[in-house]
Amino acid sequence: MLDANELKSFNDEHSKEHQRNWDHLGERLLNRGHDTEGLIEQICAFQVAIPSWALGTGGTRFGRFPSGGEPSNLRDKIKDVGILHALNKSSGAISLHIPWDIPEDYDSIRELAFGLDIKFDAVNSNTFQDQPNSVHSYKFGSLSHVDTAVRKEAIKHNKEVIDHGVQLGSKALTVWLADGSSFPGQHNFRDAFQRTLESLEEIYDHLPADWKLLVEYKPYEPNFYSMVIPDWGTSHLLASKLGDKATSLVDLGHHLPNTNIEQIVALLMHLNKLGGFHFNDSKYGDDDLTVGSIKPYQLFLIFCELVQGMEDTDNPELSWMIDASHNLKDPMEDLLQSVESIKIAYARALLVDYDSLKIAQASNDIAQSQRILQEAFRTDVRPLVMESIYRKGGALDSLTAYRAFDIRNQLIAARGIDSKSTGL
Ligand code: AFD
Ligand code: MN
Ligand code: MN
Repeated sequence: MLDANELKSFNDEHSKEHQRNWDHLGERLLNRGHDTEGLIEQICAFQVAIPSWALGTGGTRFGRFPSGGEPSNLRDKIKDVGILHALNKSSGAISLHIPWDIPEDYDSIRELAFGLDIKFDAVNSNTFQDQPNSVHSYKFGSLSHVDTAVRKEAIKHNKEVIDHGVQLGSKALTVWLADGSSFPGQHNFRDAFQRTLESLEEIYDHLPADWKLLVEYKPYEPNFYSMVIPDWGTSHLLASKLGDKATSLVDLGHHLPNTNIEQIVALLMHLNKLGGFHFNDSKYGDDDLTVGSIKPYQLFLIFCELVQGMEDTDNPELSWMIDASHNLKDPMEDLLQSVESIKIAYARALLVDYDSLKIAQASNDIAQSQRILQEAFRTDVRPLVMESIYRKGGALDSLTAYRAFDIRNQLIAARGIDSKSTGL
């Protein structure tokens, strides 16, 4: 779907303008003392995994309006990520959700992915839905359920997810629990927590030596009174009790409004306990909107903490992933925009003069501290990000290229207008 010659002529058409922009920015950055080649290398290396469930149109509980040509099986999902990655050279990983993405044949799935330069990121378990032939129901919880048999079923599922991941070369299991209560009195908080910990211990014991367990948290939804893992404190508590392989996962949409997420990121990294990241954006809750579309300054501040934490803590390597749901836009376009926003925020955070910031902080020079951050944030780094993608062979402006190559219509022609993705 993406012919190399076509991509080349697309880039040729756009290269003059890009070169002008990049010359201008490159010179400014050099004058400010930045190592532009080093920056390009860091930005090139930054890869963000695409979740298999974000390739189809998402829905709200009121309806779903698919855009056609959605990937209805794992092979097609990998191919879609291949298209994104060919365009932006930044999406070289896919995150699978089991049982939606159980591979029929590991070898051929691995071969397909590696041929497209795609790795397998964290695998995700699903104990928030009942599957067609399941004996037990997760209606009242999974790892925290009052009934041992249900907990056993959920534990077994998580172990199976790990086994699938091992076959594909994944290195992490992400657990997000829908468990909780919707009415006061429904749950005994302490017992629910204890049962969850014990269930997670069994799953933890099944992890291969080089694997991580990522514990995600969320304050509400689908339960509206209490969630068993509502916040980073609970996630961190569980991860600490479980052991070194367990860490917390921050999903940007899983906080109550106005939470200072950058501070959470800083502290988790300080404790070497931040394991992964789910990017999206939101105005009110778990809105799952395009990254950077609502609160780009917050995203930048989060990246400032990430960049500093990666530099001066022993926090383990992070799993970067987008976790979004695209109800209105073409999911592929949305993902291209999300990845671009992430790279822009990262590039801006790399421009911050952290040494000067520390000096300003030490003398309580607040105005100067703010100026240092905003100097970086207000720099238009798009030519820098584009240059890094261009050098790796990607498209100069991935969204324009996606439209120029008419990829959605090609997908519709190949798969049909009614082809629906599995997932939410
Ligand atoms: C949830 C969480 C979690 C989960 C996903 C399911 O963000 O990452 O795996 O949606 O699709 O809201
Ligand atoms: Mn998530
Ligand atoms: Mn979510």
